Parts: sequence; structure tokens; C-alpha cells
Amino acid sequence: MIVTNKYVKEWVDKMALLTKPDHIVWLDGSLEEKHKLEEECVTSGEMTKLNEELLPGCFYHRTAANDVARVEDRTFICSRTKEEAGPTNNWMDPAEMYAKLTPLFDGCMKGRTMYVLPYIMGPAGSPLSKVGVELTDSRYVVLNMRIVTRMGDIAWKQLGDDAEFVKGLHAKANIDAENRYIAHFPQDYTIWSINSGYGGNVILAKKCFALRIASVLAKEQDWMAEHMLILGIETVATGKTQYITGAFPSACGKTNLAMLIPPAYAKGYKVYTVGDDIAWMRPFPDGHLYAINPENGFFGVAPGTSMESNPNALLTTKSNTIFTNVALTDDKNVWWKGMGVPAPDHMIDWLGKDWNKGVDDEKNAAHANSRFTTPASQCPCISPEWEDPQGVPISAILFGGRRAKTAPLVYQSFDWNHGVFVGATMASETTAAAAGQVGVVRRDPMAMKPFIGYNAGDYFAHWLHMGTLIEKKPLIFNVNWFKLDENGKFMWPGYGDNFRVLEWILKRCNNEVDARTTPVGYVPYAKDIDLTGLDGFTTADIENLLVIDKDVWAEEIAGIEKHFAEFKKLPEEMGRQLDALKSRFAAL
Ligand code: GTP
Ligand code: SPV
Ligand code: MN
Repeated sequence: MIVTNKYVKEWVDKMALLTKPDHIVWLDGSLEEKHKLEEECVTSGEMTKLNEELLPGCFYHRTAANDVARVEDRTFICSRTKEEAGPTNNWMDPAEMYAKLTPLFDGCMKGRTMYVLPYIMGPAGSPLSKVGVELTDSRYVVLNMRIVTRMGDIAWKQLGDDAEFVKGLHAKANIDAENRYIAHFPQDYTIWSINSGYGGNVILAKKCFALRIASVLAKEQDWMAEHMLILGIETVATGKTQYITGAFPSACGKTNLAMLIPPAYAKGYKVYTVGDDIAWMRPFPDGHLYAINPENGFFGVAPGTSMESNPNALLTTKSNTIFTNVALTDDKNVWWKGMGVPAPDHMIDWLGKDWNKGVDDEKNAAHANSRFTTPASQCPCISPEWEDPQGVPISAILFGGRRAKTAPLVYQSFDWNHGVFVGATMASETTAAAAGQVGVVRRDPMAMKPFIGYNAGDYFAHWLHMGTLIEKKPLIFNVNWFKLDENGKFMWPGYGDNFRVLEWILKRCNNEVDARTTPVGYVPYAKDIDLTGLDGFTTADIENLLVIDKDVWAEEIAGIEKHFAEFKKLPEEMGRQLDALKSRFAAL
């Protein structure tokens, strides 16, 4: 297709003048184009073709050892003022950032090809969908974007002559960690990323656009861009499906929950995946909040994914998938710890070095944040509604994270505003999904700390405001699959058994079960969590998971006070909610 959009042409010309590629390729999204790129990647060594019999259409890629996760300390929100970026973001004046990055981009594509990649976030034709264009010198990025977005001519058609599209510029440059920048310019709908070749830093449609830029648009336009999975639960007897979204920080279980298989006792239910990472939501005239998954594929954590823990994810990756930073076996298969198959005697690890059984550690074969990029349409439990342009109506919103002790297995907020407080005060232990220390508890409001594209105080206010626009508000819950016993073992079996908690949540949505009122919210009676088939798991165990410990919560409240003290623009309602929590504990 010949692109006639003058805004696109002007911008591409300008960026080409800056980066000076030898060639410019306008991508159309065809299969021929895909195969050509794959062949070029194999020839250049960027990717390895995997065993065609075991993994048809699959490829393997390693990123540089210093480039294996999102880099939050190199990620910037360049809004007009520092205050607009708020306390959770790195900020730089836009003019200063452009001035800093321009010399880095200058001529950085010499000897390379610039790909012009148009894409849609959201189903084609949905009122919630948005168009972006990414310019990149990486074929690997192109092939990933092909999976996680709807790309090619379809996007030019959706854009037409419009000026409104998100402009992403990515260059690998020298993968120099010292000069790595992931810069967002919300006022210009622009993202500039340089010196990385890893996932969330370079697949600009995903965290950069669909969360950081989109959150700014959402605030202006009364919708929500959230770091949430979307799942549907069908009650087979009635044929009715109810939808739940869940915000958990990176590597805290979104993909797993989105695809869970209910335990054997729950034959009357089916679970469907709508999305595993991002939800764009807006109130509809029927009073409900509707959600779409803006993505077209999953960029999921590989380690721990097995036929036991997440068969749907594993089955999705059996063809047309790109594996990044996992281990490569001698017969061109992939391997990671927790895949459910024994490690072969010899492999090549994620660093490209020989790995020998009995000599090398299994957990070093694949990187902890190694991933698969895989088409959502291949997921065995993909929802029949996943591409519905209107989206799906949401009955419940979950917040959750990794908390060793404080948070019970599940509790329900008293109402929307209290739920916003629960989300705003969420904390979780850090994971390998972002560069830095792992296992440190940090506040991660709505699992959006690294992704809110503006002042987080205003973001809380936006959540409160959205509550006034949604007539039939989803109920808001907090869940914690990661509580530890005194020996440091997970107290809850998790994975498919999380359905037991979802079932209680659905019953709360349908007014089918009572709950115990506690200072933190409504907590299940132990008898109301179905434990059928959970051998060895006792009522005492579930009671331990549901306990609200006054001393532990006193510490938590101190933590929340410290967290709130960092905000200059905290809505008063958040302070009122904190006071109310304190007085509920005082009244015990
Ligand atoms: P991102 O893709 O980074 O946003 O992560 P995610 O939120 O999709 O997390 P994912 O489902 O990939 O899970 C991350 C890690 O948590 C994996 O190692 C899982 O095996 C583990 N995990 C997921 N669900 C559970 C659970 O219910 N219990 C326990 N103990 N571990 C879980
Ligand atoms: C996350 O870290 O939340 C991811 C991976 O989903 S990335 O796309 O790299 O952000
Ligand atoms: Mn995920």
C-alpha cells in the first residue's frame, strides 16, 4: 500500500534525516514479508530457527547480557513540568531530552535498514483502538511487534489521513547501557528508545504506548489504561460469562491467572482469556465498565511455565513463537527451569555458553526474565469475545502482589473509593522483570508504578473520578497468592487453585455469599472457600491465609503513611480512607 498520510510521511522523512539509514522499508504485514525477515534474521545470526518438527515457525533470540529487562532508572516521562510527571517517574524537560538524544540518534542507522511499522492497539474498528507507528532498525523488534500488535496495511487503513498516531522511534545503536534511554513525550504522542534491544524497552506498542502514553490520553478522555489481565468465567449451567480484570505487578501472575484451568471439582465453570497484561476500559451507556485487550499476543515469562502450572500458555507457544533468553538444546528445542521436563545433558545457555548437566545450575540455563512472544489467537482458552470491538463488561477488579505476610488470600473493598485506596497502597516484592534488586517490598500502586505516564496523585484522582462515571461499578478485591509460612514456603497452592478464590469473588458479585467485616475489608468465612480435592489442606490452613493480624497491619499503616508522604498531589479522599482504616483498627 502506498502511504499518503502527510503527517506520517513528514515524520518518517524527519526521523530518517536524523538517523540516516541506508534503506527504509515500509512494512505491509504480509506473510511473505514475515518470512523474508525471518530468513534475514537467521542469515545475520539475530535469530536461530528452532526445530521445525517440535516447534514449527518458532525462533530463538538472545539479547545482550546487559539488556535483559525493563530499565526503570533509564525510563523518563518528559512532560512539560516535573510536577506533571509526579513522584513515581524520572523526569526531564522535553527540550532537554530531545537535545540529549538527538546526537545519539544522529546517524545511528547508517549501514542499517529502518523499518516503518504501522500498528493498531485494539481490535480493528473498535472505538477504543488507537494507531501507532514504530520506526526501528531491529528485525527482532519487527517480528515481535508482528505478534503483539495488529500491524501492516490494516493500520494505515485505520489511520487514514488522520494526524493522530503515536510516534515511536527505536534504535539499537550500540546497546550501550550507559546511554540507554526510554523517553516518553506525552504532549507529542512520542516515544524515543535507544541502546536497548529488550522487550518492554523496545516493543514500543506495549508498556510505552499502551500504558504510559495511553494513561495520559485515558485521563484526558475519561477512560482507563491499566496493567491488567482480563478473563471470563462461564457458568456452564446458565451459559452466562462474567469478566474479571486483575492488576498484578510484573512477574506476579497475570499471565497465569488469565489462562488458569479450574480444579477438577469446578466442572460447572470454564475460564477464558481475553488478555494477559493490559486492559483499556471505558464506561458504556448500559452502565457497565467495558474492557478491551489492546494487544494481539502475549509476551510471557518462560521460567516456571509447564504443562502443570500453565498448560494453556505452553500450548500457545508450540508454533509461531519467538523465545528470548531461554536455553537452547542441541536438537534446537527450548528449555527453562520449571518447564516440567528434565534438563538435557548439554545446552547453550541464555548467554550463549555451554551448559552441562551436573556442572551448571539449572536456574542459570534460561534468564529469570526470559520470555516467549506468542499469538493470542493460538491460546486454547482464548475467549470468543477477545476481539469484540466493544470489549467485555467487567464485574470485578482485582489488585494483588507478592506479599509474604501482610495481605490475606483475598478481601473485598467496602466500595469503589475504598478499592481505589486498596489499589493506591498496594505493595509487592520486586521481580526480575525490571533491572535492579529482586525481592524488595515496594509500593506499586495499581501495579502501575513503572507505567503511569503522569502524576500518580492525579492518577488516583482519575480513578476516583471514573467511579462517578460508572453506574454499575465493578467490585474491587485484593488477592495475594504469595503468603509464606515460617519456613518460607508458599501457604497457598496457587495457579489453577486460584480459581477457588475467583469462585468466591463471583459469588460476592452475584450476592450469593456473606463475608466477615474486618478493618481492611470483607474477608471470606473459611467455609466459603471451596477446598474440595485439595488433599492435606485444612480449614486451619485457610484460616491462616485469611487472618488479619493487627500488629502486622500496624506496620503496614506506617508503610502507607510513608508512601503517601511522597505525594504532593494526593487526593484528600486517600487521606480520609487512611484515617478510616486506622479508626477501624482502633475500634477492634
Ligand atoms: P509480566 O508478564 O511480567 O507482567 O508477569 P505476569 O504478571 O504475567 O506473571 P506470570 O503469570 O508470568 O507469573 C510470574 C511468575 O509467578 C512465574 O514464575 C509463575 O510461575 C509465578 N506464579 C504465577 N502464579 C502463581 C501462583 O498462583 N502462585 C505462585 N506461587 N506462583 C505463581
Ligand atoms: C513486564 O515487565 O511487565 C512485562 C515485560 O510484561 S515488558 O514488556 O518487558 O515490560
Ligand atoms: Mn505476563
